[in-house]
Amino acid sequence: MYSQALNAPALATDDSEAGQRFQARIEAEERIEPNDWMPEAYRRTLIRQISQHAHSEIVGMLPEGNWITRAPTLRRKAALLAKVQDEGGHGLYLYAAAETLGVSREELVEQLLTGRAKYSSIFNYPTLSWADIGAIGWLVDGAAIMNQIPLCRCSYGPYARAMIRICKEESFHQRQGFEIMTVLARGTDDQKAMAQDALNRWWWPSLMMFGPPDAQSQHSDASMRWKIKRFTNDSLRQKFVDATVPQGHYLGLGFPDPELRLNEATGHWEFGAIDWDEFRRVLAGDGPCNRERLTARQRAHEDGAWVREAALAYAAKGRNGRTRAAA
Ligand code: BYC
Repeated sequence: MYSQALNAPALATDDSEAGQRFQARIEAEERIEPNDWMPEAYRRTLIRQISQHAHSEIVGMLPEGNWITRAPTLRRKAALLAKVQDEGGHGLYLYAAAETLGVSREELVEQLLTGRAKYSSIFNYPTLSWADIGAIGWLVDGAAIMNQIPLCRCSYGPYARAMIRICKEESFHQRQGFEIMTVLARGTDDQKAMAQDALNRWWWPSLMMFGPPDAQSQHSDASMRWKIKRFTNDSLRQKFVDATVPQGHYLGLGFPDPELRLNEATGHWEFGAIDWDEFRRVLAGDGPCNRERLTARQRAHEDGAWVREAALAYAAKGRNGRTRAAA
């Protein structure tokens, strides 16, 4: 069965002289670049996070790709096609950023295809109606932006730089989703019901995107000390809820949480308990679409074998040609 094993948390303290110099650079907000000395645990943490992020972008193309042929208008089809294409691009920038840490793309792809690597839990849920495309853009990309804007200031240069472009594109994605939701929420009763149903199904999984509660987040302490992460999982989740609830109310939609209420004293929206058993089940490979997603990626990899072979043969031919010309 496809199950995602937990990686051991990294030790963030390295008392060696090099380790102390490294930490001082982090404290001084200097960017770490590929050829700089870095603790092995920092390198491994980055490979883990960046590759999981890349896999999420690639697997994230599947639920939306499912609706490209069924988009309701040509304009919607063109926008969705562009969005899914952007996600493929994000995956590629992120694999390239991970490669600067000394791991090969083949190795990372193999980890995904064999189920040894994680990707975001959110992409193991199905897209049942067109409104789901609106809800994904609004909520999933909205959550992604909240989580990823701070990554533009991540201490590792190649990751931080990749995130700048990714965040710009995510912002377009979020707006196209919110616009779809706006049109549906102002449409016929059936369309409004579709929008509400999509919000009901995507709300809780979107909150899970931020990861386990801080008390159970095994990597947060090390990642915060290294300034890979700038905010904890719970603080980003709260920021997202505070930003998103008023948007839902503006659309005239309700949230599937009877405990949701504004705390006037703190200014924060308080929300009910998240079903962490469901989160753990999805991570263990037992979400609604885990098997389908992995099978689709494995098939795409097999179907693409001839393209990789042709590209390698072409590159080798170019190299041979250049060698002959130089002789
Ligand atoms: N799903 O110690 P923690 C997108 C894992 S793409 C699955 O808090 P960390 C988009 C975590 O990996 C969205 N696994 O970890 C694309 C760890 O397991 P391992 C993806 C999760 O790393 C297309 C364990 O649980 N975004 O936006 O400090 C279309 C303990 O967690 C999840 C990114 O990848 C989850 N939700 O914090 C539309 C952003 N949460 O590795 C949109 C970059 C946790 O020990 N990543 N786990 O086996 C991050 O910011 C951080 O890695 C996380 C987790 C906040 C996700």
